[in-house]
Amino acid sequence: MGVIKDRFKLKADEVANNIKDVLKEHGNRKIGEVTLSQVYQGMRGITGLVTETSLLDAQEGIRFRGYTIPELQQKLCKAPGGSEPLPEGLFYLMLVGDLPSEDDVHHLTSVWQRRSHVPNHVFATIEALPKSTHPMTQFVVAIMALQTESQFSKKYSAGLNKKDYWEVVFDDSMDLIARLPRVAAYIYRRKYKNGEHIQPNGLLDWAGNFAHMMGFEEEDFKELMRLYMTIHADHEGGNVSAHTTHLVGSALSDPYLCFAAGMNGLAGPLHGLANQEVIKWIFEMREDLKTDLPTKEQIVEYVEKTLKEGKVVPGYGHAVLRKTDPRFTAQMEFGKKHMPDDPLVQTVWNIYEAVPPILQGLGKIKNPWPNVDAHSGALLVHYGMEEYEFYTVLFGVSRALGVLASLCWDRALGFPLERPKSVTHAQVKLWLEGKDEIWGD
Ligand code: NMX
Ligand code: MLT
Repeated sequence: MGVIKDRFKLKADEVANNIKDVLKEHGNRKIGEVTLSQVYQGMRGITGLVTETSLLDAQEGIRFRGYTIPELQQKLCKAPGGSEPLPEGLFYLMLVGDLPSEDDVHHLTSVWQRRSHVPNHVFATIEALPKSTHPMTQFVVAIMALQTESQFSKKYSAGLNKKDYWEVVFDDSMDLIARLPRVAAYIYRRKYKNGEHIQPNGLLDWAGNFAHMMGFEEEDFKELMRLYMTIHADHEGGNVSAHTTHLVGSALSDPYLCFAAGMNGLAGPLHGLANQEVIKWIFEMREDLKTDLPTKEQIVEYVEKTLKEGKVVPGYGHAVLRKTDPRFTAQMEFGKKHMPDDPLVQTVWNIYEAVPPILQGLGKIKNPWPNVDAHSGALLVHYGMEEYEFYTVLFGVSRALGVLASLCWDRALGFPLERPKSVTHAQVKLWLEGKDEIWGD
């Protein structure tokens, strides 16, 4: 691990020095104004975070260190005979800032294999939960049980110099990423496959081995996992799971605590849980209409019914994006290549034609286009993974790559405790009446 750690530190020191210079010269420059609506409505459009790993453009979608998803699919190293990127490569790119060589990617695969041991008490903790417990709850509980392994927590208690925080956060992050597929696969096999667990295969890459431990040996499913783990990894810093991980990290909570917190956010239906909601909604539509391939007219009617019931159409809309999510498109391309005739996948494509004009017609939705969650479930079902309550755990394993790479940057850049100002509505009214000042120090 030494080489990658050294390269990371070199890069981070360079950026940290540059930040010092920039703040010295430009620290008082204004970067925008904040309106009352923004304060009341989810802080949309307020720039308040620095996140190195990726950047979102509302029209174009995500770029990881400047690279779009199609560029990553072209440039990142693949598994032998495969055509999807290995997520190890994306992690290296997010962490170090440069494209990795094949050796770098293989090095990360073997480091994560070596660090993947999960202590027995973690499995015992999972076993203590009723089997009916939602997989995301089991996942978070398991991450918390793993926290006994945190080096940061131990070294901090023993007395750790501030300048060394980054290094132990780095080590914890690597250990945690290495262990997550085993934990997630254990939850899957426990809940859905009679507890018949599958041992890791030390010859496989991180995502390939994850597929194997869940019980999916088809090479195409392993390719899907490599793509899935790559495209769900990061979405700049303001999304709920990334922001939560970062916020909790600012209190110097160790990476296990931070990541578990982030996963609690991912488990919400407006965020990562939307992937289960999409497939559940499509299954219900098929049952309601008594067909596996509803027509566009039938889909339109069903969408209108959903909206009338005061529900959201899952998988559509986004807080920042204003076009079709390129992560949706990447999955659509995968579907066209591997399963163009699958009726469920075709239904996802028919929904893509039917939904945007309806949402647009409502006049209040800022983005009528599909997000990443609109497509993922149908691809999984094609390979036999129908247990949709598990889907957000897959999202979570992938999200670890981005939020933990970011956490390493947070500590290496010495970011302080995060503590924005809040106000009461009564205070806002006094301010509007000119009777009080609410902003400022
Ligand atoms: N179906 C129905 N109504 C919607 C939808 C949708 N898909 N998207 C937005 N709206 C409504 C929204 O509820 C709000 O209504 P109201 O004013 O009555 O409260 C109005 O449109 C304006 O919302 P926006 O400003 O366009 O969206 P916002 O930034 O508040 O929310 C989402 C973004 C993603 C939470 C929202 O689009 C949504 O609920 N989508 C469905 C859930 C989903 O797919 N989430 C996954 C996001 C990706 N991820 O993985 O995290
Ligand atoms: C994500 O991947 O985190 C989602 O698209 C939500 C977001 O970016 O806010």
